[in-house]
Amino acid sequence: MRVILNPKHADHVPPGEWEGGTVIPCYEAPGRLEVIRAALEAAGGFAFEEPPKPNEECVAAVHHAAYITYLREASAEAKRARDPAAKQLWPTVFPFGPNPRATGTRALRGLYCFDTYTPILPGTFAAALGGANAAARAADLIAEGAERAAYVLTRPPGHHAEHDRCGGYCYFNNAAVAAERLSKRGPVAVLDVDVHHGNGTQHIFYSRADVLTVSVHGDPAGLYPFFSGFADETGTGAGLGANLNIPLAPGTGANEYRPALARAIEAVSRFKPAFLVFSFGADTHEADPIGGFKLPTKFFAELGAKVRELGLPAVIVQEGGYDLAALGGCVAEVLKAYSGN
Ligand code: Q9C
Ligand code: ZN
Repeated sequence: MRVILNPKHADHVPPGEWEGGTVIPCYEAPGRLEVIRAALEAAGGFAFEEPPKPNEECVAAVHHAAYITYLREASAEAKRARDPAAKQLWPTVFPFGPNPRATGTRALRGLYCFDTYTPILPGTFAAALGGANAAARAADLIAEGAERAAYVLTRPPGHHAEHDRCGGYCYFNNAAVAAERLSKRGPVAVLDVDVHHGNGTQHIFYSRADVLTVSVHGDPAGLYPFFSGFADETGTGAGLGANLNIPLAPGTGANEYRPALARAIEAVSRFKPAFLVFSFGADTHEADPIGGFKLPTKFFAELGAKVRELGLPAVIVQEGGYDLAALGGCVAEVLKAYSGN
């Protein structure tokens, strides 16, 4: 299987995340990508390549132009700063309402971000764009029929990033970039199995009839992102009925996960898509420090095999997964099963 690797991922190294009055260590770190890469190299059968040179066109297709400009300029501002504290841009004020009058940097930080886990750093724009470009490249390989499946190995992740807001460690929505590109050639289903609801992907396609979004995740009543991912969110306008959320209880293990996955796969299959975007997060693993689910590593082979049964050409995009000891194995199991070995 071809692996499209984000060459700029290590430009973005979060110093921590702001939680309850202090900065705590951030699990979304460059080591995540390194352990996945090592596991795939050890497994064999994977060919690594980088996307062509940076291009913003693919993100402009799914994100607000002013948001893209903000991320580019805020990263540049952080890069220019001399004071170490000014090299991390954190939101402090969140403008609300139908017409928020946000113009200055302070207000924009909160206008274009919905939480305090997602700082903008000197290399954030380049790293996020590298991931989006990797997703676009993978989508093009699938759209042209050059491959039946391609894996996007990237961080920061993408599925929490909305049309005009970053959040949940995500800046550009890589899965949405791939889905948008594929949707030019036929209907697309996005299946998101990260333990957190893929609110950004849902948000971007919420009124679209030609892109089905399905997410299986921890009940947002008790798990991040808290404000999105409930079962009654089913789409709007032309997209009504083209969004499915399957929230599951904390502590979900393989026995509870299996029927939910079957329901998600059945919904994808009924939609009769031409392409699949598989947003894969390994933070459902029993050892994950922030997920709260109890899936063992061997379940990930079953997961890959079930998704493979759909028989769809697929872009597989890396989302979360934070236990460095388990992460590589989970990805290798899913991808090996998806390729049929
Ligand atoms: N102290 C993804 O998995 N922080 N994002 C949770 C933990 C936010 C997760 C609080 C979690 C975001 C892509
Ligand atoms: Zn997650």
